[in-house]
Amino acid sequence: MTVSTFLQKSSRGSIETLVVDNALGRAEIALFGGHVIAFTPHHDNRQRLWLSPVADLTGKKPIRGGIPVCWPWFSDDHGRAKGELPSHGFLRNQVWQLVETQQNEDKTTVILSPPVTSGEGFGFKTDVALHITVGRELCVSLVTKNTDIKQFTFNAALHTYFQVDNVSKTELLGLSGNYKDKLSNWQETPTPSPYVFSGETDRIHLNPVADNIISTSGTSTLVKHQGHDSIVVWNPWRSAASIADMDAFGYKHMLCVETAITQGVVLNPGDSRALTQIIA
Ligand code: TA6
Repeated sequence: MTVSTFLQKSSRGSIETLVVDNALGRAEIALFGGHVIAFTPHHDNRQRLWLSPVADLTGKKPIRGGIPVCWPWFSDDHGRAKGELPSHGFLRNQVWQLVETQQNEDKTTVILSPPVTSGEGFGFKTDVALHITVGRELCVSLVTKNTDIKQFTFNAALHTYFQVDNVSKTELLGLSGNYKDKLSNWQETPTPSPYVFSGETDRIHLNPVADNIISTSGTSTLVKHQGHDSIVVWNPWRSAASIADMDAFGYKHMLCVETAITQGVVLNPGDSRALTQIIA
């Protein structure tokens, strides 16, 4: 079904999607999770996002790949025992609503919002919206507005899975300073240079630089970050074999570079915070 010339309704498995295709780029957005699953600018026709070939597309668990939206906590940092509340918050499991679309000469913007923004682990009133702009670049912006009478603290991430030909031949440019290593009990460790990959990697970089470049097989993907306090870099490597919705060698073709808030943003009543990732 056509919503506008540039926006069509489609589906993947049992999940409804919106396909944006305009003069400069094409993206596919799953309503389940408010989740961008594909982006290809027309000028080079190169897919920027990795979607697991065995992703669960039943709408029963979060989609493995694309740009998962983590909110209002990151990972298992919800103050309860691990597993008591869903990893990365409770927006990845909801069917988001289409709120608005905007079109100008070379950009299409789709605004989505989740139906439920408070629940176990986070009991505040808030408006959350995801603004997705598709053109030569993809811009994804998660806007949190405090509509409560109380202040609250939240974390969030745009947990993007980038497609790479071979992660062993990939270099990540632009990071410096220390990172916290989840694999070494959060020990602070200096960022390697060159930043290349040869094993499981799960790191929260504390120096929130504005840009990264993922350099792989003669291509460069520019990743811009705004409104963040950290950048997370993740590849499960061989432990992908124990992740149900990744095949054993899926790790070779993905690298997560995440625009994140992991140190807690305090939002006063009436205030908003945008967390933005731009992919070129
Ligand atoms: O962002 C890195 C991370 O928090 C890892 O620790 C890893 O568990 C990953 O996210 C995937 O989480 P998920 O809940 O999607 O399986």
